[in-house]
Amino acid sequence: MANEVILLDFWPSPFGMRVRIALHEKGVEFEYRDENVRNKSELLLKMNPVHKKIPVLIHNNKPVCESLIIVQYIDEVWSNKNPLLPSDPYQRAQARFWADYVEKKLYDCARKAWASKDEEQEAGKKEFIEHLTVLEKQLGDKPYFGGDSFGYVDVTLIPYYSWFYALETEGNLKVEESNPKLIEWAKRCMQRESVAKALPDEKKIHGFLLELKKTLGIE
Ligand code: GS8
Repeated sequence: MANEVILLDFWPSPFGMRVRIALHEKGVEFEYRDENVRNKSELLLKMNPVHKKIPVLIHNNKPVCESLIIVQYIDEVWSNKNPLLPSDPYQRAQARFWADYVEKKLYDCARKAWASKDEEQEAGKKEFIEHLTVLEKQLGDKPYFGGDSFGYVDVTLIPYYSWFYALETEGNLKVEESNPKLIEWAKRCMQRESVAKALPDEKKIHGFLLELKKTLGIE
């Protein structure tokens, strides 16, 4: 079967980055289409009529939505190279648990850390660091979350690293001071071609965030 793979994405999106990393890990060639999330294409609305959000992977004309579901799909379809989820059912469950933790915990407090002020901002920053600390403890002394090889939890979390500089600058915090081991892990991940290719430059993300703040009327 010929594989036609199209990714509807938006370059600063941590969710889109997960899918890019997974495709690069598997060596899948794909057509990248950057969406304007304020003026969505007909194709995006047709392919993700429920949430109307990127990322959407269109594989041989069939859409798959939601970044974590897409990453699992990619891992199952291109199973011959660089497995992302472990084969042992218990280890798989653990990987899914931690990816779910990242998914549920980080986004909202990160947003509070850059988009709000005063007490709310301080609470967002505190929460963000608390969650990173839980993750750092889970990583322990392992090179990657799943052990010796780069996997599902790494793919889920590493996109946030490209936002750290913007969050640190706008939120006046320093992740390296509270979570040095997590930064070591992030730098290790960045050495992988798949990650380096998928993550935008941190200064570019900061520029995007400044524009977004202007658009949202946040000083
Ligand atoms: C989140 C995707 C998302 O928020 C996933 O794929 O994991 N749970 C989903 N996408 C945003 C862009 S990134 O902030 C999006 O498409 N927003 C458009 C909108 O909300 O209308």
